[in-house]
Amino acid sequence: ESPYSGHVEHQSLSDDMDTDAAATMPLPQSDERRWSDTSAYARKKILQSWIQLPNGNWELGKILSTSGEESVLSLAEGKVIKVMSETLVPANPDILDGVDDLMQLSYLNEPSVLYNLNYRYNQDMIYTKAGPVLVAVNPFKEVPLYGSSYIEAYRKRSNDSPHVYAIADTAIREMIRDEVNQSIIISGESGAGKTETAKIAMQYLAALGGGSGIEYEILKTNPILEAFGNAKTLRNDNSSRFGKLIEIYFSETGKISGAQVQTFLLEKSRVVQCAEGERSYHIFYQLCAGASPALREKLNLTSAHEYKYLRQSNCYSISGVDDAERFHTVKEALDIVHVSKEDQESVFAMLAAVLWLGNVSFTVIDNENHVEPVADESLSTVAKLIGCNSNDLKLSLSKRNMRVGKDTIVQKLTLPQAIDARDALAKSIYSCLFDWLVEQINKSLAVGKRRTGRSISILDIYGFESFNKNSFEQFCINYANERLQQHFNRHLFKLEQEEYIQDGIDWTRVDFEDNQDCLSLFEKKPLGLLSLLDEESTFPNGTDLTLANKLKQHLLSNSCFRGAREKLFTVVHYAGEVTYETTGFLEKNRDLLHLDSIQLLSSCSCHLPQAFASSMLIQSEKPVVGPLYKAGGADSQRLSVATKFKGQLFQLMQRLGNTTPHFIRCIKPNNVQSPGLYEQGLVLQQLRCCGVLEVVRISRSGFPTRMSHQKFARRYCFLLVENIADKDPLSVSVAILHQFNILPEMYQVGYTKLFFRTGQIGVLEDTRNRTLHGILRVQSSFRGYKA
Ligand code: AD9
Ligand code: MG
Repeated sequence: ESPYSGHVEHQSLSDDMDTDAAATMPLPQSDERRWSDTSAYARKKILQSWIQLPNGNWELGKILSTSGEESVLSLAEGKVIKVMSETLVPANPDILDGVDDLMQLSYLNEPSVLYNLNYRYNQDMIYTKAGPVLVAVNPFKEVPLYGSSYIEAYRKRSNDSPHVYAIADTAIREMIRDEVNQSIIISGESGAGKTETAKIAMQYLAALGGGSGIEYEILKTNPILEAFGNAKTLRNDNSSRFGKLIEIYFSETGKISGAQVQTFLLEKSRVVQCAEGERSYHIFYQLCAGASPALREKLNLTSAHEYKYLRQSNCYSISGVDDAERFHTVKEALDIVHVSKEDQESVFAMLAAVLWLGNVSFTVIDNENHVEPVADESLSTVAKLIGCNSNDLKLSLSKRNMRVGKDTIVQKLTLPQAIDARDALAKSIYSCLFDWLVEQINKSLAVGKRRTGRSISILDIYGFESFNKNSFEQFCINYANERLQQHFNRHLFKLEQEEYIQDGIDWTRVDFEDNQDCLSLFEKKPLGLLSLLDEESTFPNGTDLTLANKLKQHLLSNSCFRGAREKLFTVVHYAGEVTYETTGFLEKNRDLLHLDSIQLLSSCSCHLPQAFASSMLIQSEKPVVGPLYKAGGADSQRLSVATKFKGQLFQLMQRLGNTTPHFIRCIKPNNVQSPGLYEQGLVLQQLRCCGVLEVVRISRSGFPTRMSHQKFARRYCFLLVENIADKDPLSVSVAILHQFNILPEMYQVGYTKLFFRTGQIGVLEDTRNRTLHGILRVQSSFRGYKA
């Protein structure tokens, strides 16, 4: 039920109000309007208001009096303060507390939105609609909102409170009804709950579309991908270090027939280095903790503490997580997606090889500081695990073959170069392993897949990131978010427009914050961030500093770009400014893989390294522009990481472009992963970043309040002076609008509905309440008289 019906008794009403005045004075329609813009009448009418405290938080106050520029408010706990009236932001009447769609708020300002989400959060109502968008606030505890009885309730539509299930249900229905593919696009910052939300959506789809058994396999992809692609970070104990799109196919009868997973930009660097207090990928710890004695012996496995790659961050366990137990879950899941026991063992061998590679050390062999690997247990174990000759491995980590023109020259490596070569090999083995697993999963999920052309895709992708220090990863992630934001904006506008057109009302274009300028800054050729980055990556003498200078030289005139000192540059993103530091950009973008390493892997007797080598060769055969990286020392010609990522993104946007999107914005209420803690500032910053306030703003500039002619007529006809209640709802509605002098620009009359600007319905609602209140008062005094 809409908050406009019933509950009148909750509203405190002021006695001295004049109904006629209410009818003629326009009320504030905009939340951005502060007290100073509010008309004299409206000031008198607003009973409570938000006041910002010195700590930035907003507190609700009852307005006791207003004289001149100042107002006196009473705050909670009886505190009374005097403030400048212009600093006040109008608050909604209590009747609107905790509405399940932010659009229902009469005043759509930031403190009101924050309050509403908080109000619901305190009652474990973590989901709220913001118009077409679902906002999910991470509860950081189990909330009783899931499972078969809830699924059943949403399937039957007997529960209509906002929920991921409701979104998934709508997606299924619209897929069947419109025969259009659907997408559920989940965003939010690290730890906000995207991955959990994606799983909840999958759960619902599996429950409704299940039957063939394939849904069970689909659900089992989660523990596998999380083991290999998630890690403990300072922000989230189970942080996804890759982006994921899972497309679930349905048959004509609405049953799941298969699925396909696509992953984006795995954070490879984590395999060889991670920050203090964080961990590498879960699977390494799981393997070390959970492998059987036989497997340990086969892989020459020791404890996690013995491996340099795992030791460097000084963190081995996650509270509440049993890695050994998880290892068994992963093995079971691998069984279910048809990865054979033999292949599983090869996978574990690759993991052990990566760990042992990290322990390979080097010794100086000449007076020019050239090094070679120490022939110890680490080196021999790696060789054994990947199935190569120990000496070949040693050579590939101490020399580099370079092609110069038609000749090949051999370069000996110094210690930093040798460490680079070793780490590069470890990273490529791991990322190839990850890709290989995704491929196996896809083969398994494709079994029995009859492509009917109908599908629902779920996108769980890293949200906008802005840290104290932002590097290449944030650069790519934020670029992806710009693309998604554009998709989001354009879709919402289309939606608005369609509804107006459908109902035959005047549509005057509403301006919205388009982020095309920022996207162009990234994508323009040849003078955009990505092109310039690629160009600099091909220069042998390019350094992080020359890159920064080049960007500044060409982009300073762009309004979304700011130069800063030395290696820093700033991009004005839709979600805020981010300053990036170019350190490591070129290296990460080039992502060199030496031909020697590919040759080494292809010479291995084990089938996984061979497969990895061929997939790397296939990648390197892609056409590249310019004399890529040759002179830099590596031989493998590959697409740069940024270019490859851009290609993936374009492909993704194309796929999403053909779907009906459903957006879920996850919000992290605190930085300490604790239940019950709601930090206003943090939530506000995310609401701004993920565009929730923007949606609200978009709708506000249109006609967000909609009511059918019938409902409107029924609700307000008793206020009419002239008795025309027997007329048709449209005539009654128009008569009401006229009687109350609602300004023509404040509403539109559609074929079936009336459309109002924000706050407009409040005028009528107030009058209605006061009139009812008056009637009640008359009745009660009448009763008193009789008594
Ligand atoms: V990251 O960008 O991958 O670092 P996510 O994916 O946004 O991040 P994730 O889904 O992993 O966050 O959620 C973080 C933690 O919040 C989970 O491990 C849960 O402990 C907790 N969480 C999130 N959503 C829910 C929920 N609906 N119910 C209970 C939740 N706990
Ligand atoms: Mg995640």
